Amino acid sequence: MSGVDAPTWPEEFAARYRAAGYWRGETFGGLLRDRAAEHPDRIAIVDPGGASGTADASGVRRWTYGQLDRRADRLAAGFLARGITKGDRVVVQLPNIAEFFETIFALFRIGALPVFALPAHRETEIRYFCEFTEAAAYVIPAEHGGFDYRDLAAKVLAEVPTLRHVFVADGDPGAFEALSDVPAAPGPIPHPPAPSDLAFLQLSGGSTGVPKLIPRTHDDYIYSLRGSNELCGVDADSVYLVALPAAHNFPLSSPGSLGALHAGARVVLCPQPGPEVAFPLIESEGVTITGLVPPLALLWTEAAPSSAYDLSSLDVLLVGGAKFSEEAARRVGPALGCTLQQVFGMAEGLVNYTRLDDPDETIVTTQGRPISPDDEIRIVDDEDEELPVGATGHLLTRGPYTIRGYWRAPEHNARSFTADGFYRTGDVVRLTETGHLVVEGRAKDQINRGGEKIAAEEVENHILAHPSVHDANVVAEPDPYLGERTCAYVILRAGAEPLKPVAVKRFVRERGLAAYKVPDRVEFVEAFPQTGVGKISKKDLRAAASARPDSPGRPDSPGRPVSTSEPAQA
Ligand code: OOB
Repeated sequence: MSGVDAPTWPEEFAARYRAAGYWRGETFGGLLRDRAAEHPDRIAIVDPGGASGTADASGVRRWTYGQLDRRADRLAAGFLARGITKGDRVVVQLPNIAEFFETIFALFRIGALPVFALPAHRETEIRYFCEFTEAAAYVIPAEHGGFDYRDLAAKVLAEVPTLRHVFVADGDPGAFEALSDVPAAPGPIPHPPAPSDLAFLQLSGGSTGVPKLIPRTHDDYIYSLRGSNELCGVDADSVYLVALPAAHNFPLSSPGSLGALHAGARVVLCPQPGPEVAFPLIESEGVTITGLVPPLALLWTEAAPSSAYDLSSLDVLLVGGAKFSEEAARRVGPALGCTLQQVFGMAEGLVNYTRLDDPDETIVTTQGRPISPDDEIRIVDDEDEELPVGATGHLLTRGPYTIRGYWRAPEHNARSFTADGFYRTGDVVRLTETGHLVVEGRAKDQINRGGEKIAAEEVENHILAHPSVHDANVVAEPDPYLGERTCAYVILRAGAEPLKPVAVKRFVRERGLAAYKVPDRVEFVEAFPQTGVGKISKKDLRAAASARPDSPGRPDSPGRPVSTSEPAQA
């Protein structure tokens, strides 16, 4: 039951999953090759942003399956020519541009492992990903959203000894090498990956000081794509809009861009997820399906009735990443004229969907049921004792596309997995009589900020680094739009200079952290509430945050505090 870097499925399970036809021996490199052979001239990728290259007169780039396949081959040879080989880790931090797919398929082909960073990550996160994975290369855009990734890359390159290459996928490469300039003579791949090999490392939302890495194999992930396609009605005629950041597990695989490519469908990249950018693309490209986090689904639902754009091609809107309220869920169908599909998934594996033909009540009141008949679900109490159906408890799961352990994290694994291989999701759920799950809460120390996951401990550690801070606790407080936002309770050192909340926020930001992790609110206190045994009570801190008279989560509070001009990370 051991891989070198992470525990994997015991052989009896692997044999069962193969026999059941879940794991069919496909690889990502092979699936693109097959689709390209079947229909080389069908459009695979539409990139309306238009980096230089094969754009048509309107600036839209369209790559056929044949072109994507050849580009992936060329770049695979280029990576090999630069000494990147099977098993090497490559941190990929790209926005929603066509080169994202060229890059990851090239890496898949040679068996190098993309590490899926998000565009919002900054120096602290990227340095950690590069150091921890001993990455050989880092792939960036020159600039995106007003941020210069070349500056970030220069810093990280100077700090991480294993990092040998920075490749710039789009824009002026500056001191680095442009992906398109890497010389290459496509030829046979020396050691192509096997279907049971790792394909990439995804990031966990995390509840610990540093993010954990999630090792996914070709076999297991491709099964989740096929299963998702079937349940979401994705076939060769579908058009999937990537509205969320492309590297996140939800828009990547539920059924996402990779599900769409598996089906031979069309993937349309959306540079911004707001209605003003997405709606025109839905009309012009005939988008049939997309996925959103709840805050964006709310925005779309509000904007659609008065929109001049024709959204009638949209059949299915998937909403997940955070709890979608029943009230908001009821509004989706009437406003957008499509079927809502709730999705409750996790990068570690298990994905639940409401079915397209579920009764409306089920669709608006549950978060769906698992993809696979072999997804095992256990709902347990604090002592790991199984609870009766209908009771609310901790969700544990095991199955053909749920990992058996994080990458190079034996201590975490001992806590996050049971001895018999069930993943402790940290979610608190209940099972309905129809086998659907309802998410009731969370036991992990995490804030779910509109789908963006923030580990409280990670932010607390950064605040604690401030010389005037004695102690800090970060908790969720309700937000009418995001669902939750972050509040940091801070105790200052005796005799320290008084601080303003904004100084704490600036301090965290300047430590090079993704902007979504900077606390929304900072409150200074004299002491933290304690439990009966003298531990700090986060439960009481959360209750205090919710009960504030000016809490934005209160029904009488004024409007929405955030802008969605930047892509939200699910
Ligand atoms: C998705 O993946 P992650 O890895 O960013 O986050 C997983 C966690 C879950 O454990 C749960 O706490 C929360 O996000 N979550 C939901 C939810 N969907 C995810 N909580 C309540 N209701 C939902 N519908 O977020 C993800 C991965 C694949 C598909 C969709 C979402």
